[in-house]
Amino acid sequence: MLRFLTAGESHGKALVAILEGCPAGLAIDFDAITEQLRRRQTGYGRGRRMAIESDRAEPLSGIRHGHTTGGPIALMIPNKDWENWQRTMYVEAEVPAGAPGAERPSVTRPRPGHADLAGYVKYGHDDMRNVLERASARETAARVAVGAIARQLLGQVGTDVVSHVVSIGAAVISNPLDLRYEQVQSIGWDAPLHCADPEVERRMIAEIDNAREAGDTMGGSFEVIAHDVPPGLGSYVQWDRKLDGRLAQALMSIPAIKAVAIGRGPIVANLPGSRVHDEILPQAAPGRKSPVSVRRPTNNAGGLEGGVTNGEDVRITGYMKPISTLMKPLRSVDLATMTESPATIERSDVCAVPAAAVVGEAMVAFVLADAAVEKFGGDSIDELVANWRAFLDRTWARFDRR
Ligand code: EPS
Repeated sequence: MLRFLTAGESHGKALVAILEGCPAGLAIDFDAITEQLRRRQTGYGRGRRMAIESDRAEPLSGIRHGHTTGGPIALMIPNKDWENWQRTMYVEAEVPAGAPGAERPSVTRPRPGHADLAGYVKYGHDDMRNVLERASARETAARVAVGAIARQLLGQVGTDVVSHVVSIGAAVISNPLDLRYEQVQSIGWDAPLHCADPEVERRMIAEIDNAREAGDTMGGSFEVIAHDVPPGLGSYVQWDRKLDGRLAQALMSIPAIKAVAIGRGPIVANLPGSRVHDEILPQAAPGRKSPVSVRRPTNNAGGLEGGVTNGEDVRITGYMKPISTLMKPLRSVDLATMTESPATIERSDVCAVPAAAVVGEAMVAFVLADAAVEKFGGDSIDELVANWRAFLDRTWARFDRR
């Protein structure tokens, strides 16, 4: 079983992640982790914080001579902005002598849509900074570092994970399922919103610009595609083993994600079965990488049937609400005085959908890597890969009856 925890506040000293259960002997590409962190920081619509940070994960344990040991992998991502926040975020009882940064007042005016009010009630904090610092999406940097390792594990069984931005506000790619993995994979990393259609991307940029000018924010949606996923991951035999449920939970846990769709998503509720289910046809000639030697003309199921991967691409969409920090704030209540007052303004982003897509990739990679470890087992990566190959060979042989 793979599992991970994160720790850290948005303006604390650092973010930390501990990943446990990674098989021994996996070669770790550190530059690839940095590259994923860099991708999370980009995208049109981000705020000034991203100009301060240049995220890097420092490995603290579980890796020796470039390979995993099988022990817990601890990663630390220092917050460069800590320099400017020490007088507000110090951990000691009293402000340490010479601590740099400004001393900021307590946060008492909750932002509608943020965790501020719920956290105030739940944990009994008067200063909602204690809530927002941990509820902040800054935490997703730690997830991306973990996901970058999960991705490297998945690479050992031939799986790749990519994503693209499907919509920002009213600017939408009309039929995202028509886009093949190869098209999404070839979107330039310099595309401002990582959208597959430059014309739609231009309209997305206009949506963000309009929101910024109005002191407002904008949400959207992104699709994650996992390609060459081993068939047989997850199981239909028990509710908590269904991979669609596990993926949905993982994506839904990303801050601001309010809905998740698999394959064609909610539209299937409006269509007859004949237009939803992906027919199963004989394959003219074997030769695909997948050992499931049949042809599926469509993939409305998003690669999952019965909560099990079926050899098609796994396709899952996350829907993100607009960021809850508005420069033209919504009405709120100052909880220190119980008077009506505009919500707090914190430095923030106008739109972070492209970043959420990268986080979505990381979460999907983590869940698939966990399911691969579960299916193929092994305490070392060699054992896992040998078991995967044996399963592929056995499956191939069962389809090879022509
Ligand atoms: C950040 C995500 C957002 C940013 C944050 C960095 O977090 P939140 O969910 O709290 O809005 O606003 O940056 C700041 C808090 C800041 O000081 O600008 C991220 O993804 O790293």
